[in-house]
Amino acid sequence: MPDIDPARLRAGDRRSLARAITLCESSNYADMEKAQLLLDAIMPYTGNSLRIGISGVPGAGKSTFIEAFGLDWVEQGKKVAVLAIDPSSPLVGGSILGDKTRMEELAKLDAAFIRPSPSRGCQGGVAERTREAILLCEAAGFDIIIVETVGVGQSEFDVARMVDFFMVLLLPNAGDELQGIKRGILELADLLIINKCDGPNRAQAQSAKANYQSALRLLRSAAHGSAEVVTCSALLREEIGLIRQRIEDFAKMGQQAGWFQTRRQSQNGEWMRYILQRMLENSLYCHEGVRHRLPELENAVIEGLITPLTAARQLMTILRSD
Ligand SMILES: Nc1nc2c(ncn2[C@@H]2O[C@H](COP(=O)(O)OP(=O)(O)O)[C@@H](O)[C@H]2O)c(=O)[nH]1
Ligand SMILES: [Mg+2]
Repeated sequence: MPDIDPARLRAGDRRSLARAITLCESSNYADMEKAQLLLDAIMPYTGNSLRIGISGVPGAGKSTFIEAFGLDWVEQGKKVAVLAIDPSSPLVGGSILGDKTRMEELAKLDAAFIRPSPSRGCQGGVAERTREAILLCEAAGFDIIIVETVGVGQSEFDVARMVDFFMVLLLPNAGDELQGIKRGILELADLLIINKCDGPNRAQAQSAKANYQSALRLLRSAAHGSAEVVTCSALLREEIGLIRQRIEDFAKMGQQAGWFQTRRQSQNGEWMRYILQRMLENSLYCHEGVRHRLPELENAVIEGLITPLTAARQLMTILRSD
């Protein structure tokens, strides 16, 4: 891939930004080197955004919500980037491509940038690529970064760990809905939003809210503080500004009290460990001697000739022997 000029990226050139994200997704060795250099170059200009994660089952209204929410931020004079993690998306593109039609207004604006989910086949983990995309968007001058994920697998937990504010979109029929939501997610959420509180659902909205609040009180330990539940209609764009306001207040309060920065710092620490783990794994599986012996030892374990521990120890010895 051609070189990307960090200065053009920093000037907010969208083409450079899109290409930079693609570069970071490449599994070509030369590209990976270039990506690393680029990330190093832009690192001093990162961090100056509000990172917001949003999750919810397919159909909860995430794309519709992000359209309304993103437009609301743009009205406040902010530049908004939307990134997606969708582990269920096909190799090329991602379901958000189809979603671009639901974010039609936002997609048209110069102040907005929408990026589909990286393909599963891309180098490294999708979560890692998304973290890098966040940094690139920040360097390009985006103030608000929205990371969308579906409630599948590990991705919600990954997103919660890379944002400043994490919210989950729910549907008004509380009873059934709670079943499909992972317990840990409700504990991580900074805000629960009951969407589609319009039309025939309007009457139900307040009881749904009360149901979620009491369910949350049962699920969440006192240590996590009181849970926040709000209602909205993404379709009619009702209560969207209030949610934006709430997040702004949260960030302002956190910055003043210091926990906004502390959260980012500990996320960076976690991220370093995550990268380290991947690097160690890579160096293990790329090691000539290990690759040579691994199938044989694995067979011996499967056939019960040696224990898993003995085999693992032998492989570690091979790794350390040079
Ligand atoms: N009535 C109503 N429908 C909504 C609302 N938000 C989204 N929808 C509809 O729900 C469906 C799924 O929305 P979408 O944004 O694609 O959900 P996603 O899969 O979570 O991204 C679409 O038909 C939307 O028009 C809302 O606030 N009220
Ligand atoms: Mg969607």
